[in-house]
Amino acid sequence: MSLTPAAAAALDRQAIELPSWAFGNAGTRFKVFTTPGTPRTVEEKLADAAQVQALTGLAPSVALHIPWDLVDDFGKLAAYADDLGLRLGTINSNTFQDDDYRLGSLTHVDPAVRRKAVDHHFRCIDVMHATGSRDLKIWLPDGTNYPGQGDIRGRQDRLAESLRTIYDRLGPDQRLVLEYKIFEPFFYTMDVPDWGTAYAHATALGDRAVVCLDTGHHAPSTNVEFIVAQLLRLGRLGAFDFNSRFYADDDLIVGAADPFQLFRILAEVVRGGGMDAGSGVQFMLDQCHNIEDKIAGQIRSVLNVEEMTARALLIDRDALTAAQEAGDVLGANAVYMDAFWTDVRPWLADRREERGLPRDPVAAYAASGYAEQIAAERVGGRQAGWGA
Ligand code: PSV
Ligand code: MN
Ligand code: MN
Repeated sequence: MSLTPAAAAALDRQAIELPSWAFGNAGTRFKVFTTPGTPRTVEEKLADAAQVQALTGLAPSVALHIPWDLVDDFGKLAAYADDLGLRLGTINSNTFQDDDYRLGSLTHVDPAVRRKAVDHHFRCIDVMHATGSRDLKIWLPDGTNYPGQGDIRGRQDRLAESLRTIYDRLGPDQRLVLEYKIFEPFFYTMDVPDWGTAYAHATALGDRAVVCLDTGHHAPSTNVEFIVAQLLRLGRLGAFDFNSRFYADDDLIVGAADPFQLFRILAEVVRGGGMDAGSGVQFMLDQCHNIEDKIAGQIRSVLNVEEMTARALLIDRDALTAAQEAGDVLGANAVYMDAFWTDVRPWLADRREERGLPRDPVAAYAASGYAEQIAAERVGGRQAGWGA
């Protein structure tokens, strides 16, 4: 296998942010299976994330969720992360666990509730100043369950106003990253259900408002790579929340359900300049490990992203363009599929070895004794912040 020097440099730059909540216990509404050694504190979540980074070199930063990861001194937490070889990354707001938000947060008809939700985002921005984070990620859980329940148009207008207030509070180097989701927790309308709505709000706000594409947040059979291509073309693809799904927002390990879809997405990222230096596309995982080991699950996940990125970078662009322009349908498809079918795993293992990393990070983690150590040391680990 051979990557062009530019493609190899792109792979060298790859960084995948880990979500702090992936290290806590999670589950379904039916049952949460706890794992021995589950972190009890944010610091312990960071220590677990540091294992992923130490064994893969792919995950230098960790996203926080507020208030799940609330601490008294975020400057101190950033320094602690630094000691572990990590950075604190995206700050995710949370308006989905407060009784006041039953009928909406940033879209609520009551100005006092909207104010409370805006103030929560102001607090998140304060955290960003202390942690040095660039991105404020807003996944808006607002919506309605029944036709007629709310004024769809009015909710959009109130959302635009709330987002404007939050956006204007950001520092000059900070971004507002708006995440969309087709359904859940509401089942009739969501106020930011799709990329078009997120894009419309982002463009109305300004240059530092961009869209987050969570790979689990679309209707079945949606062509996600098309959305990737379009958002990159429009300069508004700010971030990915990677995970994989068989049915809805399953939050399973990225690349587990449909590795070919992950390849197709990453092929558009490469094509659209999303792997270029300074592209501004933040790769992040948004997953829950309900039954499998969490740290090993995160290691598997970043390796899956790296593997499909390497395959996407392998696409012979000149040959592909030539075939496309010649109208050679099967030829173009063959060039594309050749890259997908190339097994890059031995090459990536060699590359890791050259960098002093284990050839097989999952096996190295299992052999490290870390899982046994935290199981013995940590008693009473809590759920992934959901109970916080
Ligand atoms: C919502 O389903 C979501 O994808 C958002 O990114 C949240 O912040 C995250 O999950 C964690 O619940
Ligand atoms: Mn998400
Ligand atoms: Mn989700």
